[in-house]
Amino acid sequence: MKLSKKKFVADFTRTLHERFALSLEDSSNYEFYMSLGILTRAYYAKAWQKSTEQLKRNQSKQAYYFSIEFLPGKLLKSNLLSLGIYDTVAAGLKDLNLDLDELANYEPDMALGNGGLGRLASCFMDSLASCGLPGNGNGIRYNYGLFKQKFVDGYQVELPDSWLTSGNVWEVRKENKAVEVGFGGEVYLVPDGSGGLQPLYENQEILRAIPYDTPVVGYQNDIINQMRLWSVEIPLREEGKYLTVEQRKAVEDITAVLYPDDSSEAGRLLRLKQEYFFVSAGLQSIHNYFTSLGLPIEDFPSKVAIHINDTHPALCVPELMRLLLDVNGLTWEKAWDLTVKTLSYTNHTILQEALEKWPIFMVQSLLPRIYQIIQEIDARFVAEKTPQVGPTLVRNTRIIQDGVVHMANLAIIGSHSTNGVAKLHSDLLKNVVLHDFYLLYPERFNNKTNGIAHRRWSQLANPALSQVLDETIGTTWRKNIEDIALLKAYREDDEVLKALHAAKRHNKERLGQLILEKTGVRVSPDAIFDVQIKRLHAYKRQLLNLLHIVKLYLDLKGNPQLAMVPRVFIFGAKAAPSYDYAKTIIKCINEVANLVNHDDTLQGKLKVIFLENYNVSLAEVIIPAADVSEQISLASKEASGTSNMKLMLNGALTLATLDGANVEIRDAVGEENIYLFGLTVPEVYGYYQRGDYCAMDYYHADPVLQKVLNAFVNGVIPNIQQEGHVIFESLLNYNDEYFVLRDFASYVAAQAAIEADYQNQRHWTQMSLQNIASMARFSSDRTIESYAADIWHIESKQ
Ligand code: 26V
Repeated sequence: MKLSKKKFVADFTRTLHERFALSLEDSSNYEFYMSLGILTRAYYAKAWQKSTEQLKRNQSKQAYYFSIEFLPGKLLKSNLLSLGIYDTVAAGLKDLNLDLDELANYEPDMALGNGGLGRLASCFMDSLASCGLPGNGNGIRYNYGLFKQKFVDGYQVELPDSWLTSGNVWEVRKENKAVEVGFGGEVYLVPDGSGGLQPLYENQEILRAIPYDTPVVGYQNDIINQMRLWSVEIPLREEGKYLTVEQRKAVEDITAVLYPDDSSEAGRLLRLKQEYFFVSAGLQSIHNYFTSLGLPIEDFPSKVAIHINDTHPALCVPELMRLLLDVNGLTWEKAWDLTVKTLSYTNHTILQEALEKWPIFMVQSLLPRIYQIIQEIDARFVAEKTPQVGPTLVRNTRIIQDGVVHMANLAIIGSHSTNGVAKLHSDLLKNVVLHDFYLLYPERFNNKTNGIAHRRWSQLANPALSQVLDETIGTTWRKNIEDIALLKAYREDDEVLKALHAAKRHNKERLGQLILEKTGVRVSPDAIFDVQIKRLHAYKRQLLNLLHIVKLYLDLKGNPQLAMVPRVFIFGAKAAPSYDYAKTIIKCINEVANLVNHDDTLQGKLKVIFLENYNVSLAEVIIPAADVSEQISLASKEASGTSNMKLMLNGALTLATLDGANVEIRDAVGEENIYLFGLTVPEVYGYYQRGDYCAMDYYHADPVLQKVLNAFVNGVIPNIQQEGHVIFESLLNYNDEYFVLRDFASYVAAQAAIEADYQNQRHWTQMSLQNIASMARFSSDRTIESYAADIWHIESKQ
């Protein structure tokens, strides 16, 4: 949109006055932030209305991305950037002595997700709108997002994230789009008067689902999509009745917190309620919209594509069947055909413990009609497939097995597409994890390598690098990310290399400042900034990183004069509240940090910084400052990873196992611009098959490793009496599930190569340049365009 600085200043002053009855002089940053938000909303209101009307008029096919997590972070700056008024607004504010960055910080992070899964959903929202594709989000409006993490004595403590306290300027409550969602009771099938059966419900609890829509502003294209998040309420007709505090709370709990504690039965039941709640509300709202178009129901799949993001929305399968059977009165065969054509599914993990299964009694008592439908789907699957492929394959793939409902099986059987999120992961799905399904439905399996919304991770997060790019290759990369490859031509250009180096240094100073404020530790921008930021999980092997740090510490203690390029190891990670082992690792990292950061004999060569409360906003400061990107999961365990992509775009060199999308990063940048180490997938599976991994052998054979592990139990690392033993035992007595000891030597060698190479700054920056220039294929625009073309069959409006 067009906006002059003068008009902006006038609009802004007026908004402040109208909204808060305040003058510029009397306002605080909070009012400035709110006014800016309100004004931004006004700037996109017309485009939002137009986008919605156009879709309806053209009856365009739309995609709906059902996800139990979304992790957008802050929206103010990204909305301004997308509207094309970022610079004007920043300049206008400056004239008023205000700073956009400072105001933007008043917005709480929208943290309705745990990690990669939710952040990917938000990158996809951005790309759908920016590519002009009609795609919507559908999820839950949690009153409390992911917990706020604090460290107390090095331990993780979880505090509630009450992000809605000061209001949310972006969302719009759509009272007239509310729907009802039913739970529990009994269901009977009774004659419908025309030869069929219809369900009769008794004692069902009916709740009201209210949608809140948040606009998703496309990048400078006047297209606005929306993310619809559902909130639970007591139905109006119940409001008059007396409900106890407990009864009210039981209702409100459904959309209260992200990921309720699953260590108790009550917590798990709540999670199942959440899943059905947003699935049913979302599907009813789509069904209502479709009905308003006045088309025959057979057209449903040519107007609607619904995506099941991981298994949490897998109840889409029986719920869509329910609507088509019970509301539209279709035959089973017809309803099934439309359901499979409408739905598609993405798998995001191969870890068995993360594949959802629900006990029959829970599904049956909470969702009796849905359970009837699941039973029928299962029975028909068995009857149809057994003669074709035999009983063994059917037993391994059916939905109901041994008293539990397998949600992944439901999603695969009830949809027309199943994809993995990186080439390696999709191959593992086909050949190992979901091999039996691949035999049944080979044509359904495909790969969609993840991507990132590069606008947020470059233009917004890294203005210094963006400026170097503008000055070197022009500004077209901002609109067409393929153009970033133009940078490759400057590999030998010393001016450009110097500018890239200076931008990195600037970002390291910015992060250094933040580290000083948050931890009181001073770090040098001359040091290698070595970054591992992701959820804390044993398979991601933050522990391997820590063992190497302890090795460096012991090396320096053994020889204080040891020549070593100073290193700052930076961690950001939250552990699931009930995941004790992950919390143990957090405690150990914090204690090692405490030890090395205050030891003057190390002469500042080694620092360990664990930043509290890692979230999207923190990532935006850490990633541009990284020299080394730690992607060190055990090969085969990380489905894709996406921080690996964000870090390469920002010029960090990847230190990686050949896991997830790291393989494709290697292909993109070339072997000589990445540091690889560790077991490969075939080697890991070789160990599994032979069953001959013996962690103890590595301990006995390697004196360095011995010293490092002993440090966890002999007091060298203080304050981890208990935790140190837990780690020690997990590696030796429980045989090191994730092959940390097996990969240790090779990891240490790769780290040594990094240290050697870093000393040649020109060469290092050349490698960094190659990484930046090779990132286009990891844009989520590319990912989303192939979802649109291959799976959803939706078209761009541009
Ligand atoms: C969840 C859980 C929960 C219970 C304990 C163990 C466990 C392990 C893993 C998970 C992950 C659930 C799904 C998920 O977040 N997957 C991530 O999706 C990203 C986007 O596709 C991908 O980049 C990450 O590699 C993948 O871990």
